Amino acid sequence: MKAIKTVQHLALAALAMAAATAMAQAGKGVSQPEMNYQAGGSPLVNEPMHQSNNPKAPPMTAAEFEKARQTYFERCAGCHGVLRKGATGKPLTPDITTAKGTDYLKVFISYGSPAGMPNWLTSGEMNEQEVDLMARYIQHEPPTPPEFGMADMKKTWKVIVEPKDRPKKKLNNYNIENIFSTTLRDTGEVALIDGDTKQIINIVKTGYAVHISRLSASGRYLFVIGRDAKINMIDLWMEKPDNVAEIRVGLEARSVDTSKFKGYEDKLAIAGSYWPPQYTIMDGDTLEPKKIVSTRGMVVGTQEYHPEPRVASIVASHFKPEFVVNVKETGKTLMVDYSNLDALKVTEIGSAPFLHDGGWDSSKRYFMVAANNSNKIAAIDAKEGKLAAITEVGKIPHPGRGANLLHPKFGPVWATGHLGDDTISLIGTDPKKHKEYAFKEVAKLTGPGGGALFIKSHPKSTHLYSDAPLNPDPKISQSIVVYDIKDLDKGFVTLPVAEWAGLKDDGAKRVVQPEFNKAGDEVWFSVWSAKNKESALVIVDDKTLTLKAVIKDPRLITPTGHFNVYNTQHDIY
Ligand code: DHE
Repeated sequence: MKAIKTVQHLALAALAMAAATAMAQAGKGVSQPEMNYQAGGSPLVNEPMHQSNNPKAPPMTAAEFEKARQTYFERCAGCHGVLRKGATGKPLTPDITTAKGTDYLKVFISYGSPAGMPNWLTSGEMNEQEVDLMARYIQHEPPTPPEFGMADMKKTWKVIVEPKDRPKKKLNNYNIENIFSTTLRDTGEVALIDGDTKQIINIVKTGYAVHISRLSASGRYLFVIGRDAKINMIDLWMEKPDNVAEIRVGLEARSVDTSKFKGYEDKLAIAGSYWPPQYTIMDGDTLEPKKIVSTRGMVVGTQEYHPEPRVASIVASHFKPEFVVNVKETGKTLMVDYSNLDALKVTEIGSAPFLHDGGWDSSKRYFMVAANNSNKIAAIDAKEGKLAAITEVGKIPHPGRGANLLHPKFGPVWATGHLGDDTISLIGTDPKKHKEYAFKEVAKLTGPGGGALFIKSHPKSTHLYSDAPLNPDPKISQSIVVYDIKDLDKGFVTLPVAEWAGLKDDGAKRVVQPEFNKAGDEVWFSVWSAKNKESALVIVDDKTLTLKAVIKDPRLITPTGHFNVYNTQHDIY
């Protein structure tokens, strides 16, 4: 019996190897940009978890299990999920993996698969021992990180400056609407930079690897969230803007926003977490946690249970007292009515799995959200509280918040770039005056290559900017491309932004995230190198597409995202 099983396994392993080879020959499978993006480390690597032995799985010592667990959370959890129930990667629960066996799994880990598994051995990312370790590890029960509920949150909650002790009026001379909040990814800080003088106002301590900055409706408070789910609330009215409150809402997170509907300005904040899968509504003045809601539930379409649907992007509706909460694995957008937290009403809108990032169309009625591994954009109608349409786009759309343009023929369109191909999709967003183009992919622009993450324009600009920081070719990842909105067929011009930074080191110098200033006449970019290398911010004149300024400072370590106060506050992009 055992011999038959071994023969079957070897046959399967041979098949897998053949598939992997065919894939390599066909140039398919996971591209370097996709791998760079998905295989980001998870802060859960540091959480205590317990080994439980599966008698059917090959034995592992406690030390081996711990080493494999760390590797899993550093490299695999982003795609396969914390509990290995599957996310953008396949499920890897012991019922599936023990049936396949160690030899088969080793082949998959080593050579990858056409469905998107990276080739960890042949790419040199893992050696044979590590591959063997991981093949055995995934046959054991997945260790579960702890939950994080109200009591845990309260323990981390700090009001640093009580609302009554905060300034009654703005105490500084900064033009706060033109301040930029720049993530310093690897130092656990954000840099607040005066957009007028280009001087650093303050370096504020935050959680680990802040992901985004968002503004309160009034523009006074800036909220940032770290990958470790720590939120910092910064008061821009202080003489030197700094933290006034902080809290952790989970163990891993990416999104934060605040209530924007009339009558609720600055009243509430919300944050979504990856682990535990939940969102938390907080007091907008102090971050006191008020309500925690789990997102565990059924996947759209299959209606199968998913134990860890992560909360991806969140925005505040301008039409109703609602937060728009996008849940990745279940493919659902939740319209969370915050007008009565004791009788919370949630409208659940199903679209497609792996909802990730997105932004408003120019009317701010439709939230355009990327279902990234489904290659779709879902348009959520915030006025009617329903799905307006799903549009097929290119491979792995990644808009950031996207870009809104007034197209000469198609009227208002919203644009997204792609991580997995070299195109930019334009989608019509005006069902009233341009009905025939509404929610259709009306045009595809061609860019220099895949690996694009962020795209941006501004109502006062006639340019569309797209980065490609994850493209493996440094010539592409270190520059930016610009399209003329009045003549999109002309193609793009390339700006050598990293070269303009004039950095002394040979770092990666990835150019990331275009962001306009308040006036809409200059565009800021991060030139992102490793922690021990020099980085910079480069500012381009939008009219002439020439270099306007370079900001360098030893404190600007690993700058990534940057957010202009006014544009972020008013959702201008
Ligand atoms: Fe992001 C937005 C998740 C990797 C920089 N990123 C988002 C959002 C989500 C997300 C859910 C939308 C938040 C919102 O609008 O509410 N990002 C993830 C990941 O899960 C992923 C793939 C892997 C990870 O481990 O985090 C990931 N992201 C990255 C990066 O590697 C980037 C380039 C650099 C970094 O700082 O880690 C990066 N993500 C950003 C930025 C935004 C963002 C700058 C905000 C864009 C905007 O214009 O709003």
